[in-house]
Amino acid sequence: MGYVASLDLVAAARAGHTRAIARLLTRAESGVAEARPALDAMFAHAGRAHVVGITGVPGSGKSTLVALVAAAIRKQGRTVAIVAIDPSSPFSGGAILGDRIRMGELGGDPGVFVRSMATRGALGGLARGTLEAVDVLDASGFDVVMIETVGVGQDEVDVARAAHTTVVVSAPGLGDDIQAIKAGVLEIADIHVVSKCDKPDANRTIADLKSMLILDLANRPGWKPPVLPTSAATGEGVDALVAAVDAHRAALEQSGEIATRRALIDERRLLKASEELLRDRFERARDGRVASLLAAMAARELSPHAAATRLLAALPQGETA
Ligand SMILES: Nc1nc2c(ncn2[C@@H]2O[C@H](COP(=O)(O)OP(=O)(O)O)[C@@H](O)[C@H]2O)c(=O)[nH]1
Ligand SMILES: [Mg+2]
Repeated sequence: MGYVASLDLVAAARAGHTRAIARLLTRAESGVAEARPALDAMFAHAGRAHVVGITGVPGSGKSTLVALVAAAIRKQGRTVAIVAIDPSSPFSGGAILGDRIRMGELGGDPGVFVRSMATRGALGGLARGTLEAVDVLDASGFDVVMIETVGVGQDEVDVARAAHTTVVVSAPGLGDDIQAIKAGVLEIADIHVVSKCDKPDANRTIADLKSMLILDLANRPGWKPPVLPTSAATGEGVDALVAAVDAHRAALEQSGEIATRRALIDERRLLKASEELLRDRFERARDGRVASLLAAMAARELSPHAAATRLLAALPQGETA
């Protein structure tokens, strides 16, 4: 199917056809200009799904939990899609998550959709096209869209800036400190999960996290992020997590903050897309010009800054997409 058939694809995805959804996700990931019309059409139809980000260090149990949460949401009759961001590392759980769901009770259920996306770097964060992928799944009618990503370094805030509700997963046995605090993700959590609470040292992790949160909570008006213990081994806490995710959404609606979050997501996407367009334009325009500017720099006629100013001034203007 060629790009000409874009609008058929949009209609098919919106009618819930899995192959059409998968093709649109591939387009979202590709970032090629030909993919734009279909993705733009999906954006126009998006905005209904509850977008939930799940982050935490590798091995904290995110993929295991996401599969359980998906099953719990399905039991309630709602549909769920998962975008698992795969940091191309040995810890990546994206493929594992897909396998788990295909082989488990959700295998063959059209009300669940799992897609792994690779990040270019090894540090997690969001892959290119993640938010377009969320649009595709949202416009395809999934009630809940979960984004699983590894929280390492600074990038984990990206997921919070993309989601309505952010869940940060910590686990016992992954080091002495609360990993979320190490990575600086405490503030981005709407809900904290301490996973693997079947393990003996889980209570300490919960206590440590709660004591770290006291200051944060005191300063927060409105929603107070709860700390929820979960266990994949016993199933404990999974329904409570689903309930907390729903309660957070309801609180956002009630306070009107959902509109603020949506506006922040849109603003971030606008600025990111602008950066990408500029970078593309720059990449395409620079090649023929660099040599002469280098010569001027070698002769000390232009400083790097002055040369860069000329290079940018020479960029073609107007529509590039
Ligand atoms: N004991 C115990 N182990 C768990 C639990 N959840 C996950 N694990 C194990 O922890 C490891 C990492 O889990 P995974 O979901 O892949 O973590 P991710 O890297 O955060 O996605 C796996 O070996 C899981 O089987 C749990 O609730 N209890
Ligand atoms: Mg994983």
